[in-house]
Amino acid sequence: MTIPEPTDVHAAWLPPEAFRAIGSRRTLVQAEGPLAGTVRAEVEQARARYGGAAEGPYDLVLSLDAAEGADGYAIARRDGVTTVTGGDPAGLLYGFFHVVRLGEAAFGADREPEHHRPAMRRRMLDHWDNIDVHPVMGQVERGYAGGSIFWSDGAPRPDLTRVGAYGRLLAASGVNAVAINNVNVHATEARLLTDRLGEVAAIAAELRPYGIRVHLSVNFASPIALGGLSTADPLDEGVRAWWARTTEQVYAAIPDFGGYVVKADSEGQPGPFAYGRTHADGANMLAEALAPFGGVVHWRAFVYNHRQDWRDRSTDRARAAYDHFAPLDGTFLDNAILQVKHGPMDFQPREPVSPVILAMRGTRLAVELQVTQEYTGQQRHVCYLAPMWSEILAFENVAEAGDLVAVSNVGDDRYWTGHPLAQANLYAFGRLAWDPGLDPAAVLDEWIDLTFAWPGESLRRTLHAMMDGSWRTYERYTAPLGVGFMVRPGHHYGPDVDGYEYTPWGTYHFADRDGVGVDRTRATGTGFTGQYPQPWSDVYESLERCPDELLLFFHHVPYGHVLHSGSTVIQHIYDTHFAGAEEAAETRLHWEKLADTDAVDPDLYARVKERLDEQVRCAEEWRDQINAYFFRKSGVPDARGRHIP
Ligand code: GCW
Repeated sequence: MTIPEPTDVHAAWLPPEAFRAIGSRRTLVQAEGPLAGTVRAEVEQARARYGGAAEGPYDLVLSLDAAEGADGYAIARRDGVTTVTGGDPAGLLYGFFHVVRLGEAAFGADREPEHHRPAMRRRMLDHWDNIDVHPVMGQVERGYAGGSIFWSDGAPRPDLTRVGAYGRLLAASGVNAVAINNVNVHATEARLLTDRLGEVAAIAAELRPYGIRVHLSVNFASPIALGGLSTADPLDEGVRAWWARTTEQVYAAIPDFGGYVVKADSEGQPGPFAYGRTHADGANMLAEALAPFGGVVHWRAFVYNHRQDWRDRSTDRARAAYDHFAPLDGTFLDNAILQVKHGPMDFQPREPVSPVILAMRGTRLAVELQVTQEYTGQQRHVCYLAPMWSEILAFENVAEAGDLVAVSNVGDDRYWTGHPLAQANLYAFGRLAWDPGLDPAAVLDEWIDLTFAWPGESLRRTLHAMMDGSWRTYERYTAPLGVGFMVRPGHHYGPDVDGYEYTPWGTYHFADRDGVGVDRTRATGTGFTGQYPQPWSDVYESLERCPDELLLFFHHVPYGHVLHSGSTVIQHIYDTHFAGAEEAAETRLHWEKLADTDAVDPDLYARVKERLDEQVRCAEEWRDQINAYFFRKSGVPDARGRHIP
C-alpha cells in the first residue's frame, strides 16, 4: 500500500517530521492483515525517509494481544525497547499513532505499561457534503473550507488520494467512522443508496486502510423516490422489503459499510409522521434492515417546528426533541442509535446540555457536536472548541453515550479547514471522543507538537495565548448570557440582533425596554426546565441558582438584574463586549509577533493573519451592534462611560 500524501495539501498534524523518531529507528511489526499492513507501510515509509534499519535489535515492537480489547492497546518501554500491543489490528494502528504523538519521548526513559481504550465505541464525523452544488447551501452545507473532498459540481472527484490522506489524519486522532453526505438528502444525493453506490464504495476503499467505516445519509422517502413505491410508511410490508433488499445490495458492494444516518421530519425532510407513525417505527424499520449485516442507523433527534408563529409564546423549540423522543425511550432496537445535538437548540456557543441525553437511559445515544464553525465564527475566527466540548462531556452521563459524532469542518481547501488553526478542532474532536477526560490545553499541545514538529516554547506560548481562551472570547463578543442566535439569518455570520426575532424558526430573545431572555421556567414560562432531572430541574428554574452564562437561556430578567458576578445584566453586556473585542485584537497582536520570524511557514502565517483581520473587524461589529442595541432598548448608560455608537 502507498501512504496517501498529496503534495498540494497542507500536511496538518502528520507532516513527515512527525515520523522522524520512528523512521530513524528499528521497528518490528508482528501482525498480519490489512490494518497491520497499513502500520507496516507507515513504518517502511518513515524508515525510507529517516534511515532506520529493518533488522533488529529493535527499538520498537508492535504486536497483538486480544487482552487489550477492541481498538485498545498497551504501550510500555523496558530495556531500550518500546512495545505496543494492540488488542486488535485497529488497536495496533492507534498504538502506532500514539508512538507518533510521543515522538522522541517514546524512546526515552522506561515506561510502565499504560493501557488505552476508547471511551466511545464510535467516533464519527458527519459530512454535510452535497454532490450537486445546492443553490443556497453550496457544495458543502455550512462548509467554510471550500468544496467537498468527495464531490465536485455533480460528479465524484476522479482522484481520491486526498480522501485517503483524510482517513490517515482521522485515524491518528482516533476517529473510526465517517458519514459522507449531507443529512439533508436531496434528489441526486439520495441515489448514493442505489445507482450511485459505486461512489460510496470508492470512498470506502480509500478510508478502509485507516480503519474508518463509511456511513450514508439516506432519505426516508427513498422507497418512493428511488423504488417507485407509492408509500414510505415504515410499517408497510412492501416498504420494509424494499429497505431490506436495498441494504443487502449496499453490503454486497461494501461489506464493512457502517450504516445509515437519518434526518426525518425535520426542516422539510420526509419522515414517519406523514404516515401517522412514530420515530421509533421509522428508526426500527431501518435498524431491522441493517441488523443482519451488523450495521446501525443513526436517527437524529433534531425534530422541531420550523414554521412557528413568533407571536405564540407557548411553543418552545428547546422543548421539541424531548417532547418527541422521551416518550419513546426503551422502544428503539439495539442497533438504532438516537443522535442528539449536545444542546436543545442548535450548536450555539453556549447552551445547556440537552435534557434528551439525560432522559433516555434505555436508548443507545450518539451525542452530536459541530466542528464546522457555523455559529462559532465560520473558520474566520479563532475559536478552539475543545474547552466547550470538554465541559459538555463532563456533564452528568454525557460521556457514557456510546457514540460521539461531529459535523466535519473539512473541505478541499489547501489547509483542510480554511483557518489553519481550525485544524486543532478536528484533531481535538477525535482525541476527546477517545478520552473525554483529556485536558483541552494538553490536547492542543499534542496538536502543536505534531503540526509544528515539536516547536520551541515561544510558538507554543503564542498558540496557547491565542487559542486556549478563544471560545470564551467569542462568547463575550457575541450573544450574551446563553441567549443565543442574534446572527444574520440564512448564512449565520456576524451580528443581527433582531434578525430571527420575528421569524418562524423559534429562536427568540424577547428583548424589550425592560429586559431580555427567554422564560423557560415551569412557574411562569414554557416549562422547559421541567425536562431536566434533579438537581438541574431546580437549578435552572431558580433565578438565584441558575449559572450566569445560561441565565438568559432560562430566564427573562430586567436589565438591572444582578448576576453572581456582582454586575448587572446590562453592565455585563457592555463589559463583555468591550473585553471580547479587545481580546480579539490581542489575539492578532500575538500572531503578528511571528511576522518575519521563521516560526511558521509564510503562507500559513499570511492565511491566519488575513483571517485575524476579519475576526477583529467582525468582533468590533458585534461589540457595537450589541452594545448599541441594548443601550437604545434600555437607556442605561455604560457605568464606565465608554463610547457606544
Ligand atoms: O444547524 C442547522 C443548520 C442546517 C443543518 C441543520 C441540521 C444540515 O443551519 O444547515 O442542516 O442544523 O443539523 O440538520
